[in-house]
Amino acid sequence: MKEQLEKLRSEALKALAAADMPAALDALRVRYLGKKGELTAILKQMGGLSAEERPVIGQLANSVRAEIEEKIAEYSQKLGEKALEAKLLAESVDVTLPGAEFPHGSRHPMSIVLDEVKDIFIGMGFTIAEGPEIELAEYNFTRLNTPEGHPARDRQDTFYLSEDDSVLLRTQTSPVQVRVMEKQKPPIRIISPGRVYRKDEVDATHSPMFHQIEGLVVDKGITMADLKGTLNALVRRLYGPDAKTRFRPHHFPFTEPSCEVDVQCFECKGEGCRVCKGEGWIELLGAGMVHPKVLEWCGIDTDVYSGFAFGVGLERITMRRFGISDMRLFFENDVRFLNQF
Ligand code: 2U9
Repeated sequence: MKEQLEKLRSEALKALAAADMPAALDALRVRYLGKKGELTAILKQMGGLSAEERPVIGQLANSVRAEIEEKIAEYSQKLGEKALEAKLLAESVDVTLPGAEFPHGSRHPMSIVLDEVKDIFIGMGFTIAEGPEIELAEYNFTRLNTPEGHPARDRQDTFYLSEDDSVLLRTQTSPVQVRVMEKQKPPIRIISPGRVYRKDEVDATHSPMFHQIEGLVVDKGITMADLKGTLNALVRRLYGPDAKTRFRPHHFPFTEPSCEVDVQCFECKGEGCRVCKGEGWIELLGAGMVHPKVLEWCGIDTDVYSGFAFGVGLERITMRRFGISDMRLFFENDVRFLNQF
């Protein structure tokens, strides 16, 4: 039995040393030390030993078991460390390696310009007002001095949502300002950006849904000079300190007097070219002093208060900013276009 035990020890230690994974170690534990293991099998022969031999063999068997168990513990520790190392290595991130490129998208060109315009007006003490896109004709037209029968209310220009034409998709964001004037007493300084809807064919410069930014100032002693000063500040911030403006008389039902504001053509500096169709000037926006009726209908005393308002098409100034000739690009979501911004 002594030889058997020696042989078992050396075999077991050799096999254990060759084990390359915890599972192999367990299998060897069972094979050598298990209930049906080889050591157990040898010890079953203890009965055949003499009384002197039994303690010797017993003691040897125990040392063999202890040595095998000790080796199993040592090797499973080592294998555990090796497995952890391999795991850490496999999971280690070489931070010097360039990161995985996540397509993070980009700001929509109109959002870029809208945020810029918002910053400019917030910088001048304005707040942002928003309101419903589905509006009452009362607010979209009547309260803006555009009475029933006025051509601007024609069905072919406006998306009416009710048989009696009392509900519609707003054609401008002005009803937002009317709603503000109803609730808030002057001084009022707001801009109201948002979607507006007009029955229009879709082409390079027209869409049935587009975006406007309108503005309104109501306070004591507001004059055309405040309107011109404010809009000139906007144009200089948008197009640079040497951008020139031209104010041309115009007519809107909700402002009196009214004007359209042109900016000098950047391309030809006023000489006339393809960009400005030989005009030398490019129409930018419309504006005017708020019509007294519009103020009075909101309970504002026009002996004390006056106001100016303006409206600009967001697609228009964004196309100008980025030299885009077709507004459909804004809505077609072609990533080749959008990724340029
Ligand atoms: C109130 C009173 C008056 C808003 C104004 C314009 C002139 C204007 C156009 C710009 C481009 C429409 O999208 S567009 O074609 N708008 O020219 N808008 S004055 O006047 C108001 C607004 C609110 C209470």
